[in-house]
Amino acid sequence: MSSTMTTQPRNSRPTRDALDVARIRADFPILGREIHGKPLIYLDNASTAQKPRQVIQAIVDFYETGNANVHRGVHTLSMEATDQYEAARERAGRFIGVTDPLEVVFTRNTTEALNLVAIAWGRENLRAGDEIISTVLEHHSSLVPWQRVAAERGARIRVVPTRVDGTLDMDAFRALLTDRTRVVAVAHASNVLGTILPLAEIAELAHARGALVVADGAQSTPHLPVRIADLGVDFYAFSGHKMLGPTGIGVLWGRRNLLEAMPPFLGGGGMIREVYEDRSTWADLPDKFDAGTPNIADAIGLAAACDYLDALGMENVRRHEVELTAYALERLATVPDITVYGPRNPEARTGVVAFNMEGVHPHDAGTVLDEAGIAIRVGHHCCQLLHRSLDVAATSRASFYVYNTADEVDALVDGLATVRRLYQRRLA
Ligand code: 7TS
Repeated sequence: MSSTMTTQPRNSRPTRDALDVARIRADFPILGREIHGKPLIYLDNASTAQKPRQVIQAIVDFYETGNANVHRGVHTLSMEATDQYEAARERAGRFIGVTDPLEVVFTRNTTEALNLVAIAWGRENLRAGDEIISTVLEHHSSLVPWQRVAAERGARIRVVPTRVDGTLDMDAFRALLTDRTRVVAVAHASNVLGTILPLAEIAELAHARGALVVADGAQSTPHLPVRIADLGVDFYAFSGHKMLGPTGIGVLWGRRNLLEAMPPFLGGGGMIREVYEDRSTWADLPDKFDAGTPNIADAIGLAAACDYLDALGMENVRRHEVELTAYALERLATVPDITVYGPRNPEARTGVVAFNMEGVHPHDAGTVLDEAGIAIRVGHHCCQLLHRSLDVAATSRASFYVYNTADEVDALVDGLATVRRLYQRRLA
């Protein structure tokens, strides 16, 4: 699985960037911060991304001039808030190529979206002996909800391994896929290896067996042009906060016939049609999945993030990240005793780069880098299956986004030289 980088240096420092990074950086107030007296170098974007003024301002504007509850008032503010909230639903859907806003369910985040499918669809449809295919690189959000419903219904989880190069073992997937398979729950991109999974191929194979595909788009939606129609999946989840939007808002896209046939996830105000003493009937989409007062302001913030990213152009975002990742992989390969995980081909992955330095605990690496103002994430990144398969307890992970630069990659590599000097045990 792991692969020490031995790529020949090809001096791939990006020269002509697909993005105007200097202009982009000016939109992010937090990038003016210093950490321990050093300019902040934020390389923890796979955890959460920073927010541009445009997103922050959209939320402030709503609270300052438009705040009211949705779907319940005849007064002007409530009708305006409803219009803005429903426009945000349409906007979030359009970001992934969806034209029917009734297929767009707002959730708190990817985790809630995936739980919604496991609980609302899984409880209703899974039977004893059914199988759910997961993969070894899933985030716990894409695995644990299915484990819970599987235990409840007597279904079984089958796990597809990765190959040595960090790509999904498609032969193993084909072998595990049977007529017992009801669901394939799979990431679009790994938050540790960066691997981009062949969703269209997975969906075609799964559908041929009558199984549904539930895709976790948390690490792909912010970084790649996503067109749902091209992927062929049945459900797709993502989080606003990883794509320059606020925390507390996420999206579940689902095929309309599936969402219509599903029971509600949560019960309460807003999701009912009629209520009697002992039973209730449900509202139509999208209200059926919108119990209680929704996160109106952050849905509006998410729409502003979609506008921001589409103005940059998701193709350009992707080019920028491929260039930066290629450069980072090349520079990291020059660091002694380092193991970099995931596919070597930058086109086959997103801009997350996990690594380990022999003899250094990732927490020590992370602490030394923080002293230099560099934010990375260390730990198992909510992927214990993957770390067990890599035979490590933890990794360090740098992850890039639209405002990151080649200079920041250089700073990371310099920081790792300091880490090595300070912490590495003498190797025999
Ligand atoms: N799926 C993947 C692939 C993820 O990377 C994450 C978050 C989630 C689901 C859950 O997203 P949430 O918004 O519901 O929390 N991943 C990470 C990470 O890699 N570091 O911090 C959070």
